[in-house]
Amino acid sequence: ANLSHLPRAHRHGDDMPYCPKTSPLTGGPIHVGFPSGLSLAEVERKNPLVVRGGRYRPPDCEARHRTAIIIPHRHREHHLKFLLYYLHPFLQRQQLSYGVYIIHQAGNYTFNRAKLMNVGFREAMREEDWDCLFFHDVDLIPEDDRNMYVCDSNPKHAAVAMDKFGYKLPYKMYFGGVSALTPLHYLKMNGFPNNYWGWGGEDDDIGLRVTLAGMYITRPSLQVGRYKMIKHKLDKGNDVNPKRFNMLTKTRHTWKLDGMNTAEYEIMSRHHLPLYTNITVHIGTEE
Ligand code: UDH
Repeated sequence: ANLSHLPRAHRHGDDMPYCPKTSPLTGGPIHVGFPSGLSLAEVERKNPLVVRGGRYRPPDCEARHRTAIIIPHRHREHHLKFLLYYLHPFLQRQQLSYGVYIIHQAGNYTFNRAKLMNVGFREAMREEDWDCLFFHDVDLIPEDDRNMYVCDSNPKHAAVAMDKFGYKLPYKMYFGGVSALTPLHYLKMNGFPNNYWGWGGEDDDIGLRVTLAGMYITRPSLQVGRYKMIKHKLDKGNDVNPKRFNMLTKTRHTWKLDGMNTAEYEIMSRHHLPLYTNITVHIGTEE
């Protein structure tokens, strides 16, 4: 029966056609500015099809991809607002089924970006069978619609051309900012390290894990993998980690012993807010 005259909620899921392989809604470069006076209420108003928990499905076709965005967070509400302002419409133009997860580190102890990603992976997969996870810094705004938030056959580094590095890859093994892995990739490399407290090193450890697990890094082109970073200073509670270089010399011996298989934490709260799912977590302190 042709039920296409009915609103989607009244239809059976299986009579919707798949979305086209290339979305007709995406363009090219995006002009990224930071409008003053922007509020989350305004972002909500502009994204009426986003439902509780920051979830979305294309209204007229069955998405070909299910992507979870995992964002490590603490005290960056200002950045989060701008990211959501750009990210929601961007993901909708790509006709993805998606969800946005904010992983908020509780307390004031030194920040641990990589461990928060492990929490995000496990907690997002608990909710839904995502086929791709985007690990995404809160201060990076994609500047090109063709930067598809879908996974490749190997782990993908998406933030290849950031304004702060002159729109160039800073070094060949760089894996920071934004990266995309399937659940299989993630588990194959035992997730991310739990023991990088403070700024630096964890992204290189993650890049090394990709190779040590027998995979390789894929990247979009410099034209497509462009990002604008919202300028900021090093945060309180995220001092440069002086041990990072020493730790990186040991990754080949430690990656199987520390990672997703050893991530211990305590969830304090989980809120399905209009524009994202907020998970507040105690991740402990350095040994
Ligand atoms: N983050 C927070 N809160 C913090 C620290 C980090 O939310 O207090 C998250 C956030 O998603 C951020 C990511 O972790 O985008 C990476 O941290 P960062 O932005 O501090 O790292 P980045 O290298 O910037 O992007 C460093 C800016 C200072 C440069 C001086 C260092 N020599």
